[in-house]
Amino acid sequence: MNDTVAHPAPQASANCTSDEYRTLYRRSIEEPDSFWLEQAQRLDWFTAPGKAGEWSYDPVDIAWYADGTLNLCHNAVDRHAASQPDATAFIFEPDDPDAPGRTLSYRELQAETVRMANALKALGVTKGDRVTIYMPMIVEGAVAMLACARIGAVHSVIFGGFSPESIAGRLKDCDSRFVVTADGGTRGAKPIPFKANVDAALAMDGVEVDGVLLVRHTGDDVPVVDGRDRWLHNLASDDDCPCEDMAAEDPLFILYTSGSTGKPKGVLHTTGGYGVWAAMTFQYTFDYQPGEVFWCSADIGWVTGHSYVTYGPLLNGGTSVIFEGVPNYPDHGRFWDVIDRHEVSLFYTAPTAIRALMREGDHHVTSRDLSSLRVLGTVGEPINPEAWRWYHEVVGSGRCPIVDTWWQTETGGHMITTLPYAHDMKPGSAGRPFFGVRPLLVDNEGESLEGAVSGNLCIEASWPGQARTVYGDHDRFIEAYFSTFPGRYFTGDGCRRDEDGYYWITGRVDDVINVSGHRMGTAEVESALVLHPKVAEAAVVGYPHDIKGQGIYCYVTLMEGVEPSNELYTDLRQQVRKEIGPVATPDHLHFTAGLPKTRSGKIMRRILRKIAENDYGSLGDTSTLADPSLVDALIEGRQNR
Ligand code: 6R9
Repeated sequence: MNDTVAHPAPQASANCTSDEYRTLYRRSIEEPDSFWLEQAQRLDWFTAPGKAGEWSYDPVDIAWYADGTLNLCHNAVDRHAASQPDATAFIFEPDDPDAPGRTLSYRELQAETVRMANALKALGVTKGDRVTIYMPMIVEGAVAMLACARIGAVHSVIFGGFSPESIAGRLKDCDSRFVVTADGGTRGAKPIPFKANVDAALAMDGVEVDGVLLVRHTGDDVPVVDGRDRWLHNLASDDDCPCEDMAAEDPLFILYTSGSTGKPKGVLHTTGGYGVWAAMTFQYTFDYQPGEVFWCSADIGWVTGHSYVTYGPLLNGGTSVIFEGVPNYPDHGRFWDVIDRHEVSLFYTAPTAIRALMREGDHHVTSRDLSSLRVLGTVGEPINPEAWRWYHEVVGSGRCPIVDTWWQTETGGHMITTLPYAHDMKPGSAGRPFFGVRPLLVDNEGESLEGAVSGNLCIEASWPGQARTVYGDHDRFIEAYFSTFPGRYFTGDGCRRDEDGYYWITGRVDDVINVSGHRMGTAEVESALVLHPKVAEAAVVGYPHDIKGQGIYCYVTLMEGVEPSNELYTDLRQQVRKEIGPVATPDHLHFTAGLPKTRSGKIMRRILRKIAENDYGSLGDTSTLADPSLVDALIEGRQNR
């Protein structure tokens, strides 16, 4: 499993070669102040910063470029509108492949952003106000983010798949008095009632807003509440709307994310450091070259969409594809159609999508012209070597380096990743630390571990893109990230470092199971299972076992057309024994038609653990599942009765 795939020979234009990585990485660690002040020059500052990082993890107080001032909308939009007005900023690909798409030049993007910013002002939004954005994946979603940044408002984007309850909770948590939404949207030809969901949220107890800005998208007839709701096209104006002068540490956005406890946390990112991090990681990780088309398939409701649909590409003056649809509509070749049609060079998606498409067969890929592709990326979860190889060989024809990017909502951008022409790749490993990142593996007592070893993944020193706090609750920020291992940022992930200094994320530490005293990443067992040609996807959890401490319970979905059988059951147990060892032999194999996933594609292990424990009476909140009906079938088929 430790086999290596060599990186392609660097073109003369490559942003980073192996030698450059080594030199630059060393400098970033040994001379952080000069290194980071130099990197700050990626952005236009109104007042150039004289200081880089000023931070402490005990007490927790993080600032970067604190004496600098700038505006990220100016950096993402206006400066490119001045220098390359006709270059394409966004390409919009609608859900319906036959509906008209749209491309926006930087000049057009500037005009739209100014119009939206003026509309927000007319609604009453002022600097520092929190603005909630609940939008389909359309250009106006990104424009709303940029318009907020322009006038110094703090955006809080909520993924379109969230329910009215979730919207209400988030509105209340950050006391957001303004919402930007659309009449409606469609995903895979399924209508999504954006405005109706907002109305339902606003009807809930304790939720009160001053204004709702409505974007016409589907043309659906929606009720408009007098004095509260205003159409963008009625409110927008082309008046001059200068970019606010923001301090580097002024908040840029809040983004809600789940932790292991409590309700979602409003992770807060600020302006200068986040901007530098988004700009720099985008350029290096994807080896972005001017003129190339980049496509990140994530929704702007997730951090990946913030940093790599909106800010990263635009801060580099690049072209970013905004895709409204889903990978399997109108058929399983949609991703490849989009790449073919828009000549995408750099493509960034999640392992779960790769596995789902892999299962549908190669012909969907090979029937499209993907010769424009140059670099492929993954994010969100560990990628199993099987899916990695399919992505590399079938999608990328073996030519395109793969960047497996490990990072989190809290880190703002990439933290551990291979760089396309600098690092050899190991399928399943995220690779090496990005510039300035000092990963540290510690044991459960917090002792740091050297060499090739497994441990809890912490980060030793701050980096510009780090979240500064949890909105309105700094104690919770400290508790969640700095209390388990005082003096360090704890990621919540388990990780192995190999003899070459490559990092292998084993999943959340709460997903680690201990069988007869042997620690095991559930991801390892999953990887073993999906190596079997008949297996599409697997999710493994631990459950209490009288003798071994924990037993191994495996949920398995099979390739299209394959039926479960006793023979396959035996095969799969054998497969895991072979890949990892007898200690990893599954106790239960549960064949299922699907796995319970959030709408962002993350498997909800909490539910799988409960069912594996035969404790399905208290499954908790299942409302965030993409397909809640799956749960009953899973309970019905439970193996550990
Ligand atoms: C960007 C994003 C963060 C958690 C993180 C880890 C998992 C993300 C990964 C990965 C293995 C990768 N994760 N990227 N695990 N390899 N390349 O996904 O942010 O939604 O906050 O999730 O996702 O467990 O801790 P977020």
